[in-house]
Amino acid sequence: MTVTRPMLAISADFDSGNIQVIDASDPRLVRLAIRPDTYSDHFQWFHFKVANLVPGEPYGFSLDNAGQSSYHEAWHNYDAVASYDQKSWFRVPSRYDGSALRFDLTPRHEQVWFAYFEPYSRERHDWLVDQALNQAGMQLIAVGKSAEGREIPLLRRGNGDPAHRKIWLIAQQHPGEHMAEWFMEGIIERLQRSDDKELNALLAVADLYLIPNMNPDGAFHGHLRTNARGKDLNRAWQDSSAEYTPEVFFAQQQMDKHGVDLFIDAHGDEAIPYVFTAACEGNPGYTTRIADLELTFRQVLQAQTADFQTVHGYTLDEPGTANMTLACNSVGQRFDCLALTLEMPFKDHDDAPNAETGWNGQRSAQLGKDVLSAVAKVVQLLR
Ligand code: GEM
Ligand code: ZN
Repeated sequence: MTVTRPMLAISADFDSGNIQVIDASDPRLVRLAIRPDTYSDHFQWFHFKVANLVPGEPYGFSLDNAGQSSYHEAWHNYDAVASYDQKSWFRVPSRYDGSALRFDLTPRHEQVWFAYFEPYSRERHDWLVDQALNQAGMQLIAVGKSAEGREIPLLRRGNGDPAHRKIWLIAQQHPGEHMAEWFMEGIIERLQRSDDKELNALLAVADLYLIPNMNPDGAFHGHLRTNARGKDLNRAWQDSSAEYTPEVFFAQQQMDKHGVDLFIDAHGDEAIPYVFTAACEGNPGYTTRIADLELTFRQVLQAQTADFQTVHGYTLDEPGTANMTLACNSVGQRFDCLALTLEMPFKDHDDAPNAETGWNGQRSAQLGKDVLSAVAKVVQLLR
């Protein structure tokens, strides 16, 4: 008996939505394309809703332009994420033929969302900032504005005591790397604990400065890499401007005002299926003191969680060859401090894989809590 299926309704006109419909007439081969970032050739982030599904019937989806995306080799061994309620997300077996990314689903419900990674919405961001201010004892010490005028809150836990170490954590310079704000949620969640000895010992000697989302415009528009002016914020730390990269311009102003003793820039990596860090070995001002701090931090974090490792990661920069337009290198050099780029995978952390979810929001949040433990263990060594 043939089942007549209603025409699929595919949409992405919502927060962090990104898809273009090529041809949705064949339910077994729904042909789609990812839209590039505004004023940029970058693309890889996708997030869309499919309605009018017939539960129990098989459907096939194809991202036809996956082979032209920014990090197209990263589609190998990648599985898309899906959700029936936008709360619980699961992996959908996917396959990449060098041109298109394909995934099939026999849905349990009439509608489903698909995405590159578990999205962190603007609504949840607003809730997180409220949690920070009303539950986690944080203060709103400054508010920046994105290119399109969205607020960029700078939150601090601590009273700005000059004797305190200044620990900075920023996230989602690259808007498609949604795991970064999940990471921030874990930090803010842990700051709500009052009986946390390790945390209280840290807060007795250090203030935490958090920017939970550096790129609200790009996140809202479903970008992978750039802000609303087509700029990669993590290439703007030598020449930021109020006009083209106000997000970085704001963060740098605040860092100059308050100082920095430890800097962590949370990102996601499309290709490498591990959690790892990159640091400042290529900086002109690199010293054995900083090298020792990097090694100690990595050792301490590795002892803290199985969701971190130091074997896999980016190729080390040769001495003096660092790209100083990156946040990590620029801040590390400017403040002569421990500075790290923290990378979480779009795929899974293959040392401790989870077949159902891969890497996800909850694991990113837990990593945020574990990173606070690592910071607590090295804080006395920072200067
Ligand atoms: C990366 S950081 C790149 C660091 N590279 C080396 N070799 N240290 C970027 O901005 O490209 C961060 C990211 O996008 O995840
Ligand atoms: Zn990034």
